[in-house]
Amino acid sequence: MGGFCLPSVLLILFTIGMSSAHSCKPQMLCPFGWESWGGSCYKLLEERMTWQEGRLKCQELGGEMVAPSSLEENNYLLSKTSYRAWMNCNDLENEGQWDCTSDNGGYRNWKTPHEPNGGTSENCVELSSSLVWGGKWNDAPCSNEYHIICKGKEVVATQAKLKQWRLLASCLTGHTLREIPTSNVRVCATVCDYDPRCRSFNVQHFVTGERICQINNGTRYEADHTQFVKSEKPLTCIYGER
Ligand code: MMA
Ligand code: CA
Repeated sequence: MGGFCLPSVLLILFTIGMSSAHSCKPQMLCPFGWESWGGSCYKLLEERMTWQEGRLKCQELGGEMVAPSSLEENNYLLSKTSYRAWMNCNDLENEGQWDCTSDNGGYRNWKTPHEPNGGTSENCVELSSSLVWGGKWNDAPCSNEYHIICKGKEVVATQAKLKQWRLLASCLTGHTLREIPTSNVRVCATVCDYDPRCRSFNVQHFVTGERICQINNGTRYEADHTQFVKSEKPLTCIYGER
């Protein structure tokens, strides 16, 4: 794993000067279209489907239908849908014995005292954020069509090759698609590589030492010239384009 251990002494010195701690950790990212939370990646599918269809679809996408392992994760899932979503738990094999994903760790969040109550006609578990259900679990017929949330692992970002980028001491304003905290330019270039919408990026340095990476949906050539702002001394902005 290459991560962000930089190859030459010069670059190491440069990086120590510029940032610090993160220079040797592999940079982990969620694939485009997946949201990062708690070290994993999550994706709400657009269509509603049955429990079995959802489980299959998540596997096709390289993940698993989610079964939360904590109240925090349960509540994070609620932020992804205001409808009802299938959880990766069922008692299809042994009635009353709920089997969830291995990473669920035995966490349960039933709407007590009534659920689960469906016997052999309700063998799959839903999470509902409605007022009635309050983000708790219910057993329901697996053929119902609900939202599906897939969970996947973060992937090791392949290092962006900075040689492919022209770096300028400026910032492109008014074209930001999203912002992420970052440690350095290479990380920002990598994030740009992973987002098909990204055409250029800015790394902004604040006096507090904080840096943010801005992913832009255009380059300085499409921008109004007033939107391409030269950095003042000391350097506060680095712009990158391919
Ligand atoms: C519905 C269905 C069940 C649930 C009950 C609770 C009528 O059935 O969602 O799974 O247990 O409501 O009243
Ligand atoms: Ca039920």
